[in-house]
Amino acid sequence: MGYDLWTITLYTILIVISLNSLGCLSDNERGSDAGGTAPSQYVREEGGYGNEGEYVDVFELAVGSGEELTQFFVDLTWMDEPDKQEIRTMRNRPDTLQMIIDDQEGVSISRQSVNEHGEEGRLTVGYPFEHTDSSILLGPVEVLVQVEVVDAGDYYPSPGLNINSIEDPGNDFHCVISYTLVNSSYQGSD
Ligand SMILES: [Ca+2]
Ligand SMILES: [Ca+2]
Repeated sequence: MGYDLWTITLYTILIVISLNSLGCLSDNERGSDAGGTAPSQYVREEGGYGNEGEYVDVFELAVGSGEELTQFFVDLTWMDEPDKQEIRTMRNRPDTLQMIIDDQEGVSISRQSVNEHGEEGRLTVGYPFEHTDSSILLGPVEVLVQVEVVDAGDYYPSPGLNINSIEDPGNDFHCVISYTLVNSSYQGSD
């Protein structure tokens, strides 16, 4: 017994949606209509580690000639290392992380946030379209995402005096980048 036609069709649709969301298909494979190629949404995930004070290049998006970037969001999360159990508990003070989104054409935004002790840190930043003349970014242009561990709070004894500390050198992090690209000739579906 094989799969019926409906099941095969359903799986085909799911596979195409999955490939599309992963950006595996070229513009031609995504299909087009009389008005050009429909908006394509992408989700990328990138991880990394930053030493305190180091700027880490996380993601670079090349918006091609004839393409428009209409949405661009980066969701940054991180977990500071757990406390150390020595003679006393060495409490790991929170880390402050900064994200910079820069189109290298003069538009840049930076935001920073600090985690609560023992909790996940989180920072969501979007490309600042409000700083441009329109709600799109017309290619060719490159958008660079950087993350900096601004301050990796060190370990201090708890309870105890803040004399003997252990250095926290930095932190790892995770970014989910979601964005939408539109072909400049796209006229919409109507
Ligand atoms: Ca820390
Ligand atoms: Ca850390």
